[in-house]
Amino acid sequence: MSQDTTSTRFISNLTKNTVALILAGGKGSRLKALTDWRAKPAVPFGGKFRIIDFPLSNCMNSGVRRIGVVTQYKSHSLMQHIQRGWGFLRGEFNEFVELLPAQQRIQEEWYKGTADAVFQNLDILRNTGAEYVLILAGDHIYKMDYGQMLASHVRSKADMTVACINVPVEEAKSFGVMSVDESDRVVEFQEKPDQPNTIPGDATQALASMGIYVFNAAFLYEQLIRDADDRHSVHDFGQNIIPYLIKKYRVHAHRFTDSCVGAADGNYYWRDVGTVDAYWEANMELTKVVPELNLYDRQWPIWTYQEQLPPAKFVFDNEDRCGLATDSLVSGGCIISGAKVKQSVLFSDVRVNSYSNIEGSVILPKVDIGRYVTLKRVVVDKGARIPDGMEIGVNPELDRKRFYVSEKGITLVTPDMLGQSLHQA
Ligand code: ADQ
Ligand code: ADP
Repeated sequence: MSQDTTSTRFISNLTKNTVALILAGGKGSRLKALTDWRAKPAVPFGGKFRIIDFPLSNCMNSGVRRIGVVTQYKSHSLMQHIQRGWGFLRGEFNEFVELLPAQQRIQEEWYKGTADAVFQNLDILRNTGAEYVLILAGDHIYKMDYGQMLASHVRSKADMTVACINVPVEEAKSFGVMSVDESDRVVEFQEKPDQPNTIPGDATQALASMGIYVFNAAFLYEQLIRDADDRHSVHDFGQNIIPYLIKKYRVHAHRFTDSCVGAADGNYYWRDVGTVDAYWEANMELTKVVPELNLYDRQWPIWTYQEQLPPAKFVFDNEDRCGLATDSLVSGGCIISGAKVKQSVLFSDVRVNSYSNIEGSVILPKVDIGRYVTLKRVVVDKGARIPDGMEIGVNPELDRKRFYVSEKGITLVTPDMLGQSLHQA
């Protein structure tokens, strides 16, 4: 009997039979000091989230509720966030978010490449009995219905499916780039090529892998065991596994345009906020009247851990200067007193004091901004105390001596750079 492969029942059976692994252990250094003390997936984003909340929420909203998070470098705050915020799933219903730190289960080494990170958790994956394995990166911001990708994987009878998106050819060098035939079967794959293949008929675009993979579980296990024995492999999906598989097996492309949630006006939002500039821009974009990324969609909520905090407060100071914020996101626990905040994102528990002016800035949690402070196009890391009278983003020469200034002129300020050694429990 043929099945209706678009029906909700069909898709919910697939998502139930899937285990997701979120890879959150890469080193990542382009975010500079923002990743000195935390893994990139733990970097705060959008006023109250951390980056990993996006793939985790996508899993929840798609109905994939067995999730492992593979951690390695600087994982303390990542693990803490997941334990505090994502512990509500019920084991009895076969739902979980589990942390999988490198623990030398199979060999006496840390995770080498991405494929090795999965291989070293093979026994755990097998024990789930899942039919499909969904592999995700922990460091991208997007809303995607993985159920649609699973359905397209099954419809095309693929062994492996790779999610893909069109990117401008000049950006394609930092991705896996593929070519497909008329049935969207992957026929060529190059990891971070110097000269990326372009899309037939459009020399400005290339088809990039999003680092999101669906595998038939038994097939994945077989391939990981084979790859583990290969001395020439660096055990990476993009560099080794996919190029090997496309020659012998059915590897299909799934287009993000078919599973992106809430795409507005042809904008399919998917961001790697891998640099300070990209991080600042993506946060700033949220302050627009109608941002591309809709965080207010009740059909696709982004879940996170949040502390119990009082509402944000805006006060006239005792000399009657009003505290105000416009075109800004202001989280719980913030107090803006006699200061002006414009086009900025304030995470929880930020204080801004009298005579200060904050513009185009991203202020992470628990930052204290003194009086007569000016911040323009600044990212301030968690827990920093900006002393009275300090001006940042006004004199780039001076800023370069004390802080990190990006290519596009965004200044990153951390407690370390201010000589404040913070050690929060
Ligand atoms: P990269 O973005 O370079 O390319 P990579 O560094 O392999 O990706 O990291 C992918 C994910 O795995 C990240 O979330 C990272 O934190 C995690 N990770 C990396 N090494 C790990 C390890 N040893 N243990 C645990 N987790 C680890 C990949 C693909 C490209 C694709 C882009 C899309 O290789 O083909 O185009 O993602 O961004
Ligand atoms: P989060 O990632 O939760 O925002 P922090 O930015 O405060 O947390 O830092 C992550 C981890 O690094 C925490 O365990 C914190 O105690 C530690 N840490 C941060 N800054 C310093 C520092 N200057 N010296 C020592 N440890 C630090």
